[in-house]
Amino acid sequence: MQVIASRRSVLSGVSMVGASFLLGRRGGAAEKVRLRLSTVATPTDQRCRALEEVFAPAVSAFAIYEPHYNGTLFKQATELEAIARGNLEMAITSAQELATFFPEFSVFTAGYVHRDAAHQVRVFNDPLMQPFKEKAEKELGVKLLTVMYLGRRQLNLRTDKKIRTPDDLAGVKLRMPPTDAWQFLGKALGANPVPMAFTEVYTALQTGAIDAQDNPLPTVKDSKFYEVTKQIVLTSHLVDLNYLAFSKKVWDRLTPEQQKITQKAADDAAELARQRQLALEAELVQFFKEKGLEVYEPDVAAFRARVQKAYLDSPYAKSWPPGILERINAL
Ligand code: KDO
Repeated sequence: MQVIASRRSVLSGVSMVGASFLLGRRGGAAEKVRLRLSTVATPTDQRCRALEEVFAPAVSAFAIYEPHYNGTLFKQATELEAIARGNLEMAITSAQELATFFPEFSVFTAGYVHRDAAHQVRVFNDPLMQPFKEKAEKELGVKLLTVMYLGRRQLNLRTDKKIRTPDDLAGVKLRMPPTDAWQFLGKALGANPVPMAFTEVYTALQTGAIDAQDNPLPTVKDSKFYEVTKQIVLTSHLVDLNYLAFSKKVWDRLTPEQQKITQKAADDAAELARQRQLALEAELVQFFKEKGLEVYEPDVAAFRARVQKAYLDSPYAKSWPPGILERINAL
C-alpha cells in the first residue's frame, strides 16, 4: 500500500479515474503483474519446463511468473473457473475442460481428429478457431494463448491380458480425467471409465483401485506410471493437446508491446516443449521395453472405427459447427 499511497500523492492532480487507470495498468515501472499458473502436471513435465525456461524470462520485465504444480493451488478441472473469478492468471487447460462450458469444444477432443502435432498448430491458428477463442474470452474471461502438444494417448494397464480390440477392454476399469468428455472417450474405447484426478493415478494403479490409465508416453515416464503397470497398448486414440489459458482481464491491462512479448513467449515455450515431447515419443518405446513392460500395437483400425462411430452418433457431434470436421481434415 505504501507504493500505491506514495504514487497516488504524486498523482494528486490527476482525477481518481485517471489515477486508478494508471495504477491499474500493471505494466507500470514499479509494479509487475503476478502470473500464477496452476497445473496438475509435475515440474519436470516438458510443458512446465519450457514455460520456466522460455516464457518466464521473456516476460520478466513486466511480469512475475509463478507456477504451481501437482494441483497444489487448484484441483484438476477447476482452473478455468478460478481464472474466470480472478483467482488465477494462467492454466494448462484442455478442450475436454472447455467442453464442460462450451460443448462445441468437444470436436477437438474427439478421437482420431487431430493427425499430429503440426496439424494441431494449423488448426489452432486457422480462422475456424476464432469463434471458439472469442467465446472463451467473452463468456469465461479466458484467452487461449497458444496450443501445446501433449502427445499421442496410449492405453497403460497394470494387468497383463492382451488387448487387441475394444472388446478386450470390456469391464476394464480405465481411469479417465474428471470431465464428461473424457468419460465419453473412455466408454468409446470399450472400457469402464473411472473419473479421477491426475494426481491420484499412480497410487490407484499401485493399489489396484483402477486397472488402467491413458496418457502419452512422455507422461508415463515423467509420472513413473511404468513402475506400477505391465503393458502399454499403442492405440494412439487421441493426439492430445492443451491450451495455455491466460486471464483476459490481465491481458487487457498489458500494453500492446507487452501483449506481443507475452504472445511470442507463449508460442516459443510451446514450440520448445513440442519438440521435446516428440523426441521423447520416438525413444520411449525402447525405454519401457527395457523396464520390462509389454509394448505393442493393437488392431488400431478397430479402435479408430469404434471411437469415430461413437463420436459421430453422440450428442457431442450435434454441438459441432456445421462443416467443422471437413475444415479440420482439410488443414
Ligand atoms: C490427465 O489427467 O490424464 C491429463 O493428461 C489431462 C490433460 O488435459 C492434462 O491436464 C494433463 O493430464 C496434465 O497436464 C498432466 O500431464
